[in-house]
Order: sequence, then structure tokens, then C-alpha cells
Amino acid sequence: MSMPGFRHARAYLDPQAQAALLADIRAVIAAAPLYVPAMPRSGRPMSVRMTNCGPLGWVTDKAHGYRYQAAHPVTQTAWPAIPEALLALWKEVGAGAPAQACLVNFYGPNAKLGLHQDQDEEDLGAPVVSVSLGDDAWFRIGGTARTDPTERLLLQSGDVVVLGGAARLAFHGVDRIFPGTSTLLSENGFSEGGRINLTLRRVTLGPGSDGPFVGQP
Ligand code: MD3
Ligand code: FE
Repeated sequence: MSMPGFRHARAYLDPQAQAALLADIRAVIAAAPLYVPAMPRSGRPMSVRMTNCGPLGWVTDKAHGYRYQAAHPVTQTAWPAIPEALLALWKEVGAGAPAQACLVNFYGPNAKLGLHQDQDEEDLGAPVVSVSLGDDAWFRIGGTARTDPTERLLLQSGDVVVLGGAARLAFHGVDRIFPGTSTLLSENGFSEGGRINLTLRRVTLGPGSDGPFVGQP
């Protein structure tokens, strides 16, 4: 994959850093439980379970659709803070003004994520930074039109993907995960194993944002 703005850093986090980060995420989930998101209008449940940390979190439900909000949709309390290690990672990859939202996606053995664009952020100039933990997954990425050809890529535990520039509006999704390919989750308090993906983002424009060109190569 050689789309401008797309960077795949394999094994960016070593096993020890992955376990430490997963402990942070367990604490996030304890404060803000995973919930079952629903598609706008149809109300169809998604197979991925979600929660967030940070000042804003991405949520979806039947009535109000995709949006960012400051509170958990079930508990109605503020999201917990983004762990320091993730804020440090955001800085390390040169992503600019601090991340405002971290979406936590949990994939059980049959979970997948259909091809989509991430367009719910005002600040589309800032990159998205993704961290994979646990089982391997087939990730799919195409162009900026839904019908553009796509490529399939294996995401593994510890991988970091940075999506800036043209890649920021690329269609992408997760075709399937490969249960049992990692012991990270099962050995660290997630008895059922699975995969966790973290996506860090800036959401709002205005005070504190970098303007349109941050994160471009
Ligand atoms: C390419 N998550 O949360 S991470 C999402 O593995 C999402 O859970 C996937 O797509 C997951 O929206 C993929 C890699 C990723 C994240 C954001 C992107 C790829 C992207 C934004 C634009 C283009
Ligand atoms: Fe996405």
C-alpha cells in the first residue's frame, strides 16, 4: 500500500508496551463499558463493540446516527481520559495538536467492520492514528470513491497505522479477524481473546487545532 499519507509501522509497540497499554484500556472499559452500537435509521446492531476515552467519543445509534459527544451513551457520564501512553504515541508520530478522541473497537471472533469513510470530524486535516492489539485482522483500504479498487493488509498486535493526507478520506474496513492468533488479550484479562483497535483523532477545528496541513508528509 503506497497511498500518500498512509503509513503502516509494523510491531511499533513491543509486547511489553502492548500489555501495558492493554492494562490502560481495561481501566477505560471498567469506567466506560463496551456497548453495542447501532446503525443510523435501520438500528441494526454492529458486530464490533465500542467505547471511548478522551474529551469526545464517537457514538452511533438508530435515532441520532454518527456523532461525537462528551458522554457515554449508556452510563451518560464523561468518557475517561486518554491514557498517557497514547498521547505520547500521538506526539511521536508527529500528529500535531493533541488527540481529542480515542475510539476503542472490540472485535470478537465474528466481528467485522464494513467499508466506510471517516468523515464525522470537523478537522479532516489532522491524521487518524490507529493501534492494533490482540488477534490478527484483514484490513481493507481503497481510494476516496467507494468503487475504487481496494487492497487487503494484515494488521497485527502492536502495529500502528497513521492515516493523513489523501489516505485520511480513503474507504476502509475490517473483513475478518483470526481468532487465537494472539494471546495478548486472553493473557491480560480478556478471557474470550479477540482484537482491540484504538483510533486517535482530532475532532474540532478552531482554538487548539493546527489548521489544514498537519500530518501531511
Ligand atoms: C483509513 N477502525 O474506527 S483502523 C474506525 O481496525 C476504523 O477497528 C478499523 O476504521 C479497526 O473508524 C481500522 C485503521 C484506520 C483507521 C482510520 C482510518 C484506517 C483508516 C481513517 C481513514 C482511512
Ligand atoms: Fe474507520
